[in-house]
Amino acid sequence: VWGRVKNVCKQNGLLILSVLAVVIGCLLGFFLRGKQLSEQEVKYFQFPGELLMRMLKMLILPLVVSSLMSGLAALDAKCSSRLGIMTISYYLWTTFVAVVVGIVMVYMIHPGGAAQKEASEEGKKPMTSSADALLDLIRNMFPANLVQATFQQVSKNVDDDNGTDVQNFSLDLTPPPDVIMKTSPGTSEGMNVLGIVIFSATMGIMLGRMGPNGSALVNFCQSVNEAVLKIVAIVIWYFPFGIVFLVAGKILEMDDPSAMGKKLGFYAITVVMGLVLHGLFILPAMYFFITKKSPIVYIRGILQALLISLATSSSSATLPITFKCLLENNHIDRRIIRFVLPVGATINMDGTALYEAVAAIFIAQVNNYELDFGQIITISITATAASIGAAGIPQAGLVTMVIVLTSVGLPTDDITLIIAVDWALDRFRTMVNVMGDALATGIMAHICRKDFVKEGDFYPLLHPMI
Ligand code: DAS
Repeated sequence: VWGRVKNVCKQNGLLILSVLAVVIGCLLGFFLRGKQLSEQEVKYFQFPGELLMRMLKMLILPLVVSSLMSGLAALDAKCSSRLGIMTISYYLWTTFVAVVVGIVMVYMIHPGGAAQKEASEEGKKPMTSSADALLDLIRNMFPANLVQATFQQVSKNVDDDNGTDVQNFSLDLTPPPDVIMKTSPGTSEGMNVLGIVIFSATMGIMLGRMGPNGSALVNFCQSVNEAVLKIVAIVIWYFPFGIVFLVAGKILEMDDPSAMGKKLGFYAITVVMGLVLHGLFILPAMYFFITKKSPIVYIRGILQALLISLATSSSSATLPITFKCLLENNHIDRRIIRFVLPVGATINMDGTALYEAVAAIFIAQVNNYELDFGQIITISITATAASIGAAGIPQAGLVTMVIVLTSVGLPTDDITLIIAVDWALDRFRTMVNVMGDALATGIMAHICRKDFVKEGDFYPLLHPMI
């Protein structure tokens, strides 16, 4: 027995340590809440957790750019277009299913009934139009200045023609409790990830068509990709320690749980039930029916990534770990991962889409606002668009919800009703986002298996320069 225990620990040591870290973090957080720490003491306490987040975010840019450029350059035109079309179609399909699940759950449980406002409280007029936010989402797909998109906060898009400031929103991604954030959908911690993904994917496709002339840059990207994964293999051992302080630090900050009371209890239950139904049943079922393989074995391979997503509530920050799990545990072809995963972490957020639909209808119920069928369809479409625009960072879904609320004339201020529980629900929807991206990678590897010979064999289908 001792031998088996030793073997399990050796194989799953990091996973076991991370699970223990989450548990210890929760216990420590609730224990210290009773100690009334000063603001300064809380900041010092949160420092190790902040380091963990910075280590992960440091790797996002090199991983996304090198994966997409080298991944797409390695595919010939037929493969890359087929893989691209299949991937984007699958992502849109699962996101739409998630929205439908959310709508069904929120009408079945009707959480808004328990939190209805007195008739006298008028919902305030929308603070911004959803058209602005949608235009911003499209605008960020084409970063006017790559340096600004990569290294500086996206604060203004200056209209080059006459130099006037195109209406854009300053990027302050730490949503203060009482102000609804206006931000550029698709951006993440000052980085316009959506723009960088689109630029890198386009560059990768073009490099693939350049033949030997592009091989120097493709080889460089491949080396960067390998080096990033080696860095991940080192920093990953800091995670258990960082997770303790990350989780405990968040618990120290959260509002008084009793303040949420019955008002938000049913709302939280609706969101969690929808996420569990979609993330643990519908997505794995899709994986099984398409690949005819066990989703349980596949999910077992990405448990470490799911845990990191729970601890960090950032699918972008979890990206390096998801990449490593799919490559080393699930043995997915690297060329598939390099394309499907970064695109998914940026535009495929099933958990967020489900959440935005539930939150919008919950706010309508709270305001005694009867939505008609057309408005439900509008919410479905804008929740999908908002999830595409949401960055893979903590509480991004709360921010892009402005698009959904204004599309049906709901008061954006009412987002403050759900902020108290958002930090917790964000972790679960981030897990579903990461689950969706990882399962999609396995499905694409199965669907496109005929286009790819197994990694490690000679690549007859690959571009001759690889
Ligand atoms: N936290 C976001 C993510 O990283 C999801 C969200 O905010 O909805 O995927």
